[in-house]
Amino acid sequence: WREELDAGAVVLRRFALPRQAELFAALERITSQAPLRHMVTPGGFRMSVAMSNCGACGWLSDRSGYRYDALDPHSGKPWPPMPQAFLQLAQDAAAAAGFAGFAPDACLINRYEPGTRLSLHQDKDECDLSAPIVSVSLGVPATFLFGGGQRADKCRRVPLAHGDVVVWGGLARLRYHGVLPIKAAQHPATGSHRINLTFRKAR
Ligand code: MD5
Ligand code: FE
Repeated sequence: WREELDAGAVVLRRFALPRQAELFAALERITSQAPLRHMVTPGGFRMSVAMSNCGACGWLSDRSGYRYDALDPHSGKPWPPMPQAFLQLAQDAAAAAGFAGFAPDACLINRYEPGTRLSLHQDKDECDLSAPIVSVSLGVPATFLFGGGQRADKCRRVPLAHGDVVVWGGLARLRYHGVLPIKAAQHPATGSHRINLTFRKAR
């Protein structure tokens, strides 16, 4: 169940499954306060992934750029706090992958519908790049693209299913990555959607 993709990248198959009821209950509370929405890229394109956040700060994109902010621009209020069930899962997964003491202050919630993709990018808006990112996949499966240090490097295809958790740290932290278009499918927990939670130390 514990698979090392590369130095620093560890897949924990089905790690979140036993906690799914608490996760979905918490997710419901968060998105009722801070609804999932399609942000706009700095270039003016609507992102096909719908996003929200919880925690002390949240990731944002708009015409002025990408950044973390303590306030949800939709409500003008702080993002909902990170639920204990989220924090515990992220810390347990990080510890299982060798990153004891992970203290995420941001959780980005990504919702994919059929056809939605995430193009190749690096995650580098966080201050402390020595902290890992923990990502939790829920609902319909996806094919994850795990690239290299440069955009043109060959990508490995990693299937991610409901309950899979990946810890991206060390040398993997700055690799290019993306998600292929989500295939039409149904999952009892999410319907036609894939949900991904990413836990980050942003500040
Ligand atoms: C997802 N989300 O499946 C992914 C999971 C994002 C995003 O990419 O930015 O919202 S996080 C995957 C990740 C993070 C940091 C490093 C690496 C992958 N990596 O080295 O491949 O919705
Ligand atoms: Fe990313």
